[in-house]
Amino acid sequence: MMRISLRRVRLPLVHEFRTSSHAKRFLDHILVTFETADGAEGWGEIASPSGPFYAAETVDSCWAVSRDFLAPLVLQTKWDHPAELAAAMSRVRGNHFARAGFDVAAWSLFTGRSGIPLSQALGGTRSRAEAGVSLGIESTIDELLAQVSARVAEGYRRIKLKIAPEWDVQPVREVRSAFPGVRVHVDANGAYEITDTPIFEELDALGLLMIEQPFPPRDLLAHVALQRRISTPICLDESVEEVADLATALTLGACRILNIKVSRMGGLTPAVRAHDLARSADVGVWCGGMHEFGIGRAANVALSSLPGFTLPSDVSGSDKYYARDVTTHPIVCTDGYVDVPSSPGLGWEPDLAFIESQTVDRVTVT
Ligand code: OSB
Ligand code: MG
Repeated sequence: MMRISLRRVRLPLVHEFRTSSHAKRFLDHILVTFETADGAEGWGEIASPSGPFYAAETVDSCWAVSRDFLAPLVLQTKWDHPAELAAAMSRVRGNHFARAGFDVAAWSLFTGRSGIPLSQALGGTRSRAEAGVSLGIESTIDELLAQVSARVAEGYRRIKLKIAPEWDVQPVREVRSAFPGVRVHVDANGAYEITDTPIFEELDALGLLMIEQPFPPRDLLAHVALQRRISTPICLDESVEEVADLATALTLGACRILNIKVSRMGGLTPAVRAHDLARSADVGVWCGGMHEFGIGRAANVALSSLPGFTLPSDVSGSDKYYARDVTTHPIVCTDGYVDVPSSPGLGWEPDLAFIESQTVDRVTVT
């Protein structure tokens, strides 16, 4: 490999997104480009939130770790298959978002050069991914109902509602009664404690598809205790950063569903391993998102084509987030599905001119 470029790219969100911990109006993600001496390119995306509220990383921490450790390490490593590069990068502890950008760039380069679609290289079997949508906390229940109504009309096949203390049973109950036929699940982003169990017993009666990450990431035992009390499946997100975390969670009985995020797990290589392990344990998986721009989202779509992805993924169309995306064609959701590309590589091309116009910082490592 000849050089690695990092670009910090800023896109405004079409609709403010609020979770139990923070609100955002624009996102800075880092695009990673691998360029070879013969002119081939691979693209990846580091989709870390700007602050350390979802996970420990920030955009600035990803920038420093990428520039000072990951890029030099990748430039020194000889690899043919992306799994070999992932093994070399596992010397770096944590820093999953940063590693994910490099891992996806490796898969993009590898599949583009080999002339095979990314989904096929990963073992994908579906030609389209079932799309769900994730809705943030709104100021009023009426605004939330308007959002749900718009997304259901667009065809999304599952609605996820962010919940937080003071915004849980009431809004969820209203959505359930206004849209009885719609599959709904909730995501707490770890905002509750085991003493809040009565709230989850109320939610348990509302026929939800799952309850995602009720308790803080490291508190697996609280999830075990809650799963024994309620029949709604518990889904883990933040708790599972490593494949080994999943093995622990499965042994303990801490979840019945897993949200696999390429970003949170450090790339497609570990994400596929998590899929394989969950599948062998009969735990359903779906692909979560971090509001990825088109590059990261392309990786999510390819991953969602694997056979264990039996639940709708957060692979919404570009238009749900951005007026204009970083790829030459937006990712579109039609009747609740996103087509899995059959062209080589990621399947979407980066829009270089637009990316340049949105770039707020850059560095090249050789
Ligand atoms: O927990 O799934 C989450 C976004 C930022 C931080 C955490 C989460 C999310 C989402 C985004 O739900 C879903 C998407 O990208 O469509
Ligand atoms: Mg989540």
